[in-house]
Amino acid sequence: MKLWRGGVLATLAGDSGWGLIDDGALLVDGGLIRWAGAVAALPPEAAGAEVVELGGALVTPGLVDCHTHLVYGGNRAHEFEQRLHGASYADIAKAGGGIRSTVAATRAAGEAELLAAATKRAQALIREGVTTLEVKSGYGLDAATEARMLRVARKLAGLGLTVRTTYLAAHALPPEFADADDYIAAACLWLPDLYEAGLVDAVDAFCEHIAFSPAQVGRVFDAARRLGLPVKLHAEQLSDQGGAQLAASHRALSCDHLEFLSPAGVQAMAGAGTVAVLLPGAFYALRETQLPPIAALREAGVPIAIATDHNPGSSPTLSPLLMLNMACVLFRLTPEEALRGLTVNGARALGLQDRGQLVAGQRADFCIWDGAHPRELAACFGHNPLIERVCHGNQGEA
Ligand code: DI6
Ligand code: FE
Repeated sequence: MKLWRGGVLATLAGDSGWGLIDDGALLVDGGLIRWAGAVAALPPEAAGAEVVELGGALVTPGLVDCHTHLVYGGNRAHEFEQRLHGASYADIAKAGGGIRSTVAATRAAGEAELLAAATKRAQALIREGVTTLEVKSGYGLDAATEARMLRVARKLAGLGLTVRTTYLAAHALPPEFADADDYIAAACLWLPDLYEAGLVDAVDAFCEHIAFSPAQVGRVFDAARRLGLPVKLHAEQLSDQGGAQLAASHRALSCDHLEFLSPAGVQAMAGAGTVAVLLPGAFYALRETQLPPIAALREAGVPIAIATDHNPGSSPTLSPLLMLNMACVLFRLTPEEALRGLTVNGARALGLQDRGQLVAGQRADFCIWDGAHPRELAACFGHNPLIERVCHGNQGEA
């Protein structure tokens, strides 16, 4: 048993509030939090524990980045320049750039090369406190390369964090297919083998006028359901396609982006318990002006998560802390909503109920920060106050 004591705990216990405990302590046993509370109320079993003094530092749950495209070849900095010269994200995609250019680079990269690049990116996330990471496929768009991406994603767990993998073959139409329906049929056929190989935890799709229609996404979701896999959706990022309603009808874990989400979509998500994953990095980088309907999501009680959406095109950020700040400045979330979004609600968006709050029984995934109050994490940007990150009770390098 190990006892961290003498810090400010932001437990995020319950459905709202910081759950602050001044001069708090965490008792950890077997990778789980056995007890969390005030030092003054330590339970008797804490007596024999190895002690770590927190010295007044701030402790929060470990960060959960629930939406990334971390594994890929190449980069797209040239598209950044093209957009500065007036091209839109959709223009670039229609001209064969965008996702398809990363597909070409990813197909050309071997497994070792993909792993080396993804490892550096994951280490950057870890340095800012990430303890659980979701990684999507979707830059292979053929059976072999999708499998390679997912294998690489799984290997990242060796860095000392939980990795959840998501099958996103319905991301773009690959060049060898002329017909989107034919491609969707193929992508559905590849899924069972990847699932059998233990490479898939969930299934996602990109529902958009530049990607796939609700009918095509529905076929992908049916394939997921046949295997008992949960679904997620890139929904209403550039236009309202009714994707949220479709996803909710499949009891999706999350709908992500949501700038163009309609009132009917909000209601459908609320009814299905679907998490709204907001991605301020993509909103910022594409200079979007249409805000996701935050007030309506709040009013309907839809849990809000935030994530980096790390990808080489629309959100090339590796800073979850910057996302906290952007969620507040761009989307007007409160710092508490933003931190819940990057912890407990991010976990919920992955179907994980065992982490994201500093309460007894949860995994001992937490971050120790140089700070006195958790709102400081959101107020600051371009600065990393992480002192140490503990994943599953193991003290790691910060
Ligand atoms: N939306 C996104 O934010 C990423 N995929 C998607 O469907 C971006 C993918 C890319 O531009 O490479
Ligand atoms: Fe994405």
